[in-house]
Amino acid sequence: RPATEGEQLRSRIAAELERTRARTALLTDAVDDDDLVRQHSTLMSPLVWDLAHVGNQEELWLVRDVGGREPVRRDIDDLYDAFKQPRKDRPALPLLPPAEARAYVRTVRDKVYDLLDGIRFTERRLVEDGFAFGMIVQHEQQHDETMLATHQLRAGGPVLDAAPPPEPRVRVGGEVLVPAGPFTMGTSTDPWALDNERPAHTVDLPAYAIDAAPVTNGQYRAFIADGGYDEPRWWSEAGWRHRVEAGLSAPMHWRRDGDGWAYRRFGRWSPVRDDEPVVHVCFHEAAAYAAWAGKRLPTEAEWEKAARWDPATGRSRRYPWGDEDPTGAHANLGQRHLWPAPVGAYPDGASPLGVHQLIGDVWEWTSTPFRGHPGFVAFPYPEYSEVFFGDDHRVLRGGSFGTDRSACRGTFRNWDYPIRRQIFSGFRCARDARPEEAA
Ligand code: AVJ
Ligand code: FE
Repeated sequence: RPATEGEQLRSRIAAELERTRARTALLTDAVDDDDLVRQHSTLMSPLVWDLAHVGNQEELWLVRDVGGREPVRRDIDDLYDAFKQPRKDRPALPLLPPAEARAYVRTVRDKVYDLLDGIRFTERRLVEDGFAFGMIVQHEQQHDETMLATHQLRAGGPVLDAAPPPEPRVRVGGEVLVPAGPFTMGTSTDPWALDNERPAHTVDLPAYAIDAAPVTNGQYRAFIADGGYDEPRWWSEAGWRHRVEAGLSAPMHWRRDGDGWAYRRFGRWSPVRDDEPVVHVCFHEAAAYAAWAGKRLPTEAEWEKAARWDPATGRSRRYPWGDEDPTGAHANLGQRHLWPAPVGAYPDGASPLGVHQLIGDVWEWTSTPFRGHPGFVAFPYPEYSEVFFGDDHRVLRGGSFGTDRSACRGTFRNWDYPIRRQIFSGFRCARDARPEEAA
């Protein structure tokens, strides 16, 4: 008897859960217990908090809600509630020590496999609840990226390794003109799309130009060298205030090195390479660069149209290259490499209009505050995204070298405060089309 659709989904879910836990193990086994419980930056949790939080979320959402089973550890719910415990206070909590945290996540996972086994022949249920498993995979992968950012902030020698990203295969530069017209933004059909990506809706945009590639270190260095950090006119009022208060003068993790610059990546210093996308800049730095360059940041809708709209069919694709899941040939995702790839390294990942490296490498700041799409319905709970809607957060798109493919799509939306730059954030620029271009 061939495997039914439900059985195929079940084994796909099991494989994703396993692949994800292997990444979590890599990130938490790379350091010793002292390092796991230490706070490497007040912006971040101790790694051992992320580990047990991942297990606690899995217990709440799958073991208790979907499975209707007895709690494993109801007594620790508050400790691992991200809303009750601000990051800066987490190291002082009576957290599970590393060995107990590892045992806890294993116990929860065993129950989840048991649960998954038990719904083998109830396909409708598995399809309906499949989203809950997908959400747990994406949640753990998002924390893995956060843990990777913690590793980047950690003092001391290198403990993570990966092959360097591929070299450029084509020359990419300049801008791409996107013609005026409607496109479909968001999705109502992608099975693992989170609530904030839904529903699909039509957005009509005027013509605009968008950079064919993310802004590179070389371009960003020119902004620094031109005194960009000392010119209030390039900065918004809030941006300039932050620039002064925080003493910003270059991307995070950079330092002067003779005539040039070096950056620190996961415990190793190396010279800044001009053809790589700039990373570790905040929204205010990105917006200031764009103003200096005579441009602006793209809106979220402009980013998504450039990434998904297929001029031949008028359809929106799941990814710039089509509907197929990303492979290593399409994009720099999933911690396969530990920094952004040089511009031109992923010709197979370009959009039909010729926009490159939209997916992977660096999260790209947009000018859009984080809000629900028209018709938004919070699911499964308002705490995933709805409570963050408003003017405080800006949307970032496209995923970074540290984002797993399960948590990255043409519709996937990330958000953060405009001053944050410990995340793997970069940007590209856009501008309104000139009248002769629009015609
Ligand atoms: C979508 C990355 C902003 O880390 O705050 C993790 C993801 N939500 N646990 C975050 C998330 C709950 C979220 N971001
Ligand atoms: Fe979380």
